[in-house]
Amino acid sequence: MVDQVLILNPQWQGWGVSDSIANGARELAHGFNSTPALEVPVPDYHDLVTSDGVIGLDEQVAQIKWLLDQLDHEKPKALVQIAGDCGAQLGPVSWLNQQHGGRLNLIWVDAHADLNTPASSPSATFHGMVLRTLLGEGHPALTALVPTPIDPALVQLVGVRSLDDAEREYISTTNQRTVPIADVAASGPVYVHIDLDSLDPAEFGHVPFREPDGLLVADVADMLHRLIDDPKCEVIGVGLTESTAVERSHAAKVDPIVRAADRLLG
Ligand SMILES: [Mn+2]
Repeated sequence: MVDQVLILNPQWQGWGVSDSIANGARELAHGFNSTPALEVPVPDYHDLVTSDGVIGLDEQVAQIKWLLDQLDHEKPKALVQIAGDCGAQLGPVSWLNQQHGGRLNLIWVDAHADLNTPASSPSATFHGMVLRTLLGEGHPALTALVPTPIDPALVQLVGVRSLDDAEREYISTTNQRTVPIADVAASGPVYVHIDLDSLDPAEFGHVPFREPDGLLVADVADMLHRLIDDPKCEVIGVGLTESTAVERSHAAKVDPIVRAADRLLG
């Protein structure tokens, strides 16, 4: 049993195009005060097999299971995961939500909603399906890793501005909440997912998909500090994803966010 754990999860198969995000995750890790205590074993770039509309399905299922086993063993009270693609969030978010009896608030800070299914996804990449899977819908091999789906009423979408038609329809028919970053608030346990493509490309453009009109680094860092300082909620997880910055000077642009996340690690 540990109190907090820093996880390095260089998963790239959920994007599948290259492993530049694996190297970006490794560089982001250098911004933390401690070295990762857990590193998910992830192979170098290679061609991926597509199964049932999901590129690299079997490899991702295996990696997520590996991490879930580690979390079951370590039982951290809080964690920070530095990851390659957003699909890597499945394990920590699912595990923490189960630990907290389905009461986990999920703040999804991302230019994208990641609400596709294998049937609706234009790209067949899992990183665009992970939030929908956490809500209990998706490939059965992946929803099987989410025994307690996230309560949709506890999801807040922040910085989302690039949606596929099927995602837009899902958001409107299920009343998913999109929240201005200054208004994010929660009570109870909280996980904050931060895809760095939520940021404006003028602030940080080292991501696979640059989307204009994004968030400011300072505003994302302020939101994290505010939640961590709020006695009504308990931030028990933060995930950072999708950086392709392999030079320290580039990765350092998000240091204010890294420093805020580092507070979880004591
Ligand atoms: Mn994204």
